[in-house]
Amino acid sequence: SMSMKEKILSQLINANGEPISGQKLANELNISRTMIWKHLKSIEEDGYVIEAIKKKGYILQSIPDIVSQERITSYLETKSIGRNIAYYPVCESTQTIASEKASEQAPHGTVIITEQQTAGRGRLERPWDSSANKGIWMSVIIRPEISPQFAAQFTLVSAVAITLAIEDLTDCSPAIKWPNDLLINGKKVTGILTELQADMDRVQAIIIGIGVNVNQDLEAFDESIQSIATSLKMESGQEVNRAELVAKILFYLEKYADMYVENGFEPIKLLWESYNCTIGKRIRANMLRETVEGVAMGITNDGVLELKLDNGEIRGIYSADIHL
Ligand code: BT5
Repeated sequence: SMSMKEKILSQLINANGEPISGQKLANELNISRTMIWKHLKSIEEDGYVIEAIKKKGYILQSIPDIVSQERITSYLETKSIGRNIAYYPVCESTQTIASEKASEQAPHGTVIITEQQTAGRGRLERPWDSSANKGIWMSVIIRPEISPQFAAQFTLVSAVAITLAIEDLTDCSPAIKWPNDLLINGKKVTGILTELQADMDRVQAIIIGIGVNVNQDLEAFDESIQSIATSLKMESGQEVNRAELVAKILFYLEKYADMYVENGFEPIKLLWESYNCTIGKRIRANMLRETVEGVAMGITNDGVLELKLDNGEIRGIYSADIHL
């Protein structure tokens, strides 16, 4: 059910540019005018512009480009993923909040999303640049009934879902770089961080961290990554509605996560291959303990990258940083 603030906001939106008086809001919602005023202040803090006209009331002048629960829900077409959203104007890392919520039994499909992270992270605790109001920084908790060995595949499933969503809503066509990057013109536009909570033979929760650079200009990125990072706006010249893109990502994520649980990786693998920019290339794979070089031959139905080394040996790579 809607909070008081949401009720006030929806009245303002439904008024379609006509003023609504504070007294009318107070009467209809059965709270004091002081409380109405406090909620209006809080709505303004979320980036809505409200004009107060003497003796007439309040008019909603503009809606912010925010990724609030209300805005995402207005675009959402899923059954379960994204039906429970926790929105934070700012936080350290959605991934950390999601881990805690997953341990506390947050339901399948819960999404943690923020405008800005102060300690966003990539794999191996590397920092993830998450500037304010310009990107999609979210973590999705899913609880598929699968054994833990299949969890890493959700990185590839998510990569496909995000690619399709970006293609639907922009002129950009990203390439998937195994295992967890999306690139446009060779620069990183998206990173995925998949984490697992599991028993020996059963997944409790998979937490899919998704970072998409959407409306940044180059200067928004830390100098250290300006030569390797890009955003959808930088590539297409157009601002993208982030809430709509979030809803689209969740739509494809639900579709392909369900498909994966029912039919395995094979049907999704074809789609993954059609978007990938790794297979067939000579690459260097940096792993925790060693670095190997060779030609990427393909991925297996388990999502393992098969690398043909110079001595002819085929090596299965489970996780690595790939240099093309
Ligand atoms: C990743 O790690 O690519 C996974 C990133 C996941 C971020 C999401 S945001 C929501 C959720 N909450 C979190 O705290 N994290 C997740 P990795 O493959 O390790 O790549 C990290 C490297 O990418 C860094 O070392 C930089 O070189 C580069 N990088 C950092 N920020 C970037 C950005 N905004 N865009 C492009 N590249 C970036």
